[in-house]
Amino acid sequence: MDTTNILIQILEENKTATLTLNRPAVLNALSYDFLSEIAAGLESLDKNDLVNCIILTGSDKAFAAGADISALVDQGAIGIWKMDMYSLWQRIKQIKKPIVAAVSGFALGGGCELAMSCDLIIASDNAKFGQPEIKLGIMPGAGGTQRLPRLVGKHKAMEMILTGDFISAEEAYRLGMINKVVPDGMLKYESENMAATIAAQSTVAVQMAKESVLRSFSMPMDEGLLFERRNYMTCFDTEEQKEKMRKFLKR
Ligand code: CO8
Repeated sequence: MDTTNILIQILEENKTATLTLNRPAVLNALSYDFLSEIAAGLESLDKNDLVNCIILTGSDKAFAAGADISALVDQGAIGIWKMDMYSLWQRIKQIKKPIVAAVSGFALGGGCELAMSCDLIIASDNAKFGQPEIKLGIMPGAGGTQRLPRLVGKHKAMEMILTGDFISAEEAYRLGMINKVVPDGMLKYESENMAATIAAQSTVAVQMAKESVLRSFSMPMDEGLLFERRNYMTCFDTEEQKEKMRKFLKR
């Protein structure tokens, strides 16, 4: 499937798909239409039985350099509200299959928030993460003030959000913001490897586990434990559970 600004490639043998952001003239800046395409592309892969895990990536120079500033500069609060980018972010948040962000170059503002909306992040050693909105007289608006502190802790999140300074992939790794830093040139291989490993597991168990982990960020512990228990039980209604456990016992 090729659309204007995204490219989708499915690797059937691995049950993975790569959605590539392809708006290079503006470093994948996230306009409303572009983010709509991304949400629709991810939803189409979420419904596709050939795919168990999705890779979201950009170009060598930029994963995404943030919201499209040219569409924001003359907006007022009501204009931003009417634009309703939030419904698009919500759609991305509701994708059931795991998404691996493969980040090269800039992941800034809304681009950093998009990477953080994914379930795992692998970055090439040239990647730079940042929330530079403060330098534009605004602040993060797509989860940056909520997701970043949970990943890197309050003080480092404050520093990134209040100074707008970028951090390197190495630092993002050290802070626990990302899963892996890989040499430039190995990003595709490493992210496909990670996605294929996940995609080879039971589809139901993977999606139940993703849902349960995400609930840990929005539920009190007792409710989260109950939610986990229900999803855990659901796994016992799958063929994979029977096969994998029997195979283990026969080995
Ligand atoms: N919006 C629009 N155009 C952009 C953006 C952007 N965010 N980023 C880069 N571009 C354009 C440039 O204007 C330039 O266009 P042109 O060639 O026509 O002049 C082209 O991309 C290449 O960029 P540069 O020439 O600037 O490339 P450099 O290598 O010199 O610099 C940088 C790269 C450092 C990434 C620089 O482009 C930059 O600072 N970009 C802006 C980063 C930024 O401030 N991001 C935050 C935006 S605000 C935001 O994200 C709010 C999020 C709210 C949530 C909801 C959103 C979806």
